[in-house]
Amino acid sequence: VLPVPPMSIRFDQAAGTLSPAGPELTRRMSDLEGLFLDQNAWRTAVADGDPIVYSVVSSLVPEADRELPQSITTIQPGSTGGEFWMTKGHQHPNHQGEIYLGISGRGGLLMFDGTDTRWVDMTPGTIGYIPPGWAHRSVNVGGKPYSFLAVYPGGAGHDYGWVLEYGLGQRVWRQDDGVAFGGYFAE
Ligand code: M6P
Ligand code: ZN
Repeated sequence: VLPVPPMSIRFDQAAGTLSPAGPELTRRMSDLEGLFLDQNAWRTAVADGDPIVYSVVSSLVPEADRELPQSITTIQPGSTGGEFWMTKGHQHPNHQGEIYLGISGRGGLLMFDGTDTRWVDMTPGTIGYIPPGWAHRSVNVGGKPYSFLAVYPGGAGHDYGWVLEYGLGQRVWRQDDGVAFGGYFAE
């Protein structure tokens, strides 16, 4: 892993880019297999153009122990089977904390420690804190793209299997007048 010098990093909100830039990630509907409750609606959305659900741009700071990498995630507005578009969500294998800062749009931070569920409304300027041991997923509950900055320990890692097995405690449903929460697993 290459060390990086002290530096400033510019975020161009209109372009959605960081400079200098590190790795970028695009997640399409097909990358979210097994995450929406309505599997048929998910399959239909994959067949119907497989849209981009979210993208992640990262700085040059490496994901290595003692480093503090950052990334900006932008979730597109939408819902599948009535469930708002969201990130895959993950647990940190070594139970390390993380912070998010809302940049634009309206979103939320769903957290689950295996027993309790927490929801933090994320608007521009909100800092959401993810304590060690809480799996986390971001959700766009608005009509425009939702962007947030994440800062996390470089050795934190991403355990996606944890979420497939244990879920996130709640699901976030689109309602005419806003947001509704429901149980995670089907009856
Ligand atoms: C944030 C951070 C990243 C994460 C990204 C997308 O930017 O938490 O570490 O990769 O969101 O979330 P996910 O990895 O769950 O798809
Ligand atoms: Zn994380």
